[in-house]
Amino acid sequence: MICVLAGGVGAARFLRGLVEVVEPERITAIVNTADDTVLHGLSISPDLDTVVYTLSDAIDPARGWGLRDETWRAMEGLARFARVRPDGSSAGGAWFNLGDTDLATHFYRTGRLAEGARPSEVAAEIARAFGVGVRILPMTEQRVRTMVDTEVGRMGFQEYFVGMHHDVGVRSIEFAGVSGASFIDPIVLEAAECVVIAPSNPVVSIGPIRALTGVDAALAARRDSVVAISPIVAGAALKGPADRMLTDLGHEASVVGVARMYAGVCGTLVIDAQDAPLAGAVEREGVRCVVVDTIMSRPGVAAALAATALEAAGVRLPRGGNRQ
Ligand code: FO1
Repeated sequence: MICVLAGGVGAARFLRGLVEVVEPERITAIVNTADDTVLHGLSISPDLDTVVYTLSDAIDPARGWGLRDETWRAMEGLARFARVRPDGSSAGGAWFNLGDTDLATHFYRTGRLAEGARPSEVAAEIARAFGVGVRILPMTEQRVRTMVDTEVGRMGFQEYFVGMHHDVGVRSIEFAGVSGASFIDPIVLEAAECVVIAPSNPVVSIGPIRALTGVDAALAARRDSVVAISPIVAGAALKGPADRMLTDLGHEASVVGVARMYAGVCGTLVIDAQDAPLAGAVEREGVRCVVVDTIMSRPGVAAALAATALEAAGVRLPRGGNRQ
């Protein structure tokens, strides 16, 4: 079994490549749920949904989140209430865009959780409904929330990311509830042939998974078969605020900074060809460095990247991958 620690868009695109080189059933994705939010009473799990929608090819390719061919009638309908909403009420807010078909996923998740189903059961059901063969696990069954302390106040992750367009300085990050939460399945981290840390934000996507008790220790204990892929290319994040966030929080927004953050838990860092001159500096941080094309916008790149990551972690692949 191959274990992938995953955030949203970058991880989802990596997983789409991975299923081209190994059977989906051989993959377990452990997905960040600290970005989850509740809006309109609905439980929304953006990273889980991004992974499932991408693997089922239902994702909107331009946005990287939500469903393709989406309509927005429900959101448009909320406009009617903006005029009457009392001061101080957040009811019917339209700052977070929920497409009409995407809403069905949130209805289902919310309904099942209200019946007492575990988040992992619901995640598996949603993955099955979308025909996804990869085992998709939330990082924990408990509630953990990324809280962002910004220069304009403390807020939940989606309020920062979507509400503020991640355009405010970040002072600190807290994973509220993490000390009372348990990692979803410690056996996976022991039994996996290799663990891949997907090209996701090291602070707010991989950070919450690593903050769960035992995860860093389990990764460190098998460090040689843990490989990470840098989400930072040429000093910038391909998507989202990872570069600014790293700088704001005192890290270096470069592959060397990523290597420093991951050196204790991974034996190899995969970096993009644009960062090849920094390979030596990455290795001086104590991780082996592999240089390859990591920008997954062109066909074939994600599968080649996945094959490279697996080989770097010691997984032998038949020539041409396991799948035709
Ligand atoms: N991202 C946005 O930038 N704006 C949105 O309105 C938005 C809505 C949304 C709805 C459902 C969903 O699953 C994801 C959504 N995202 C939206 C993406 C998401 O908030 C972020 O990409 C992740 O949380 C960061 O990993």
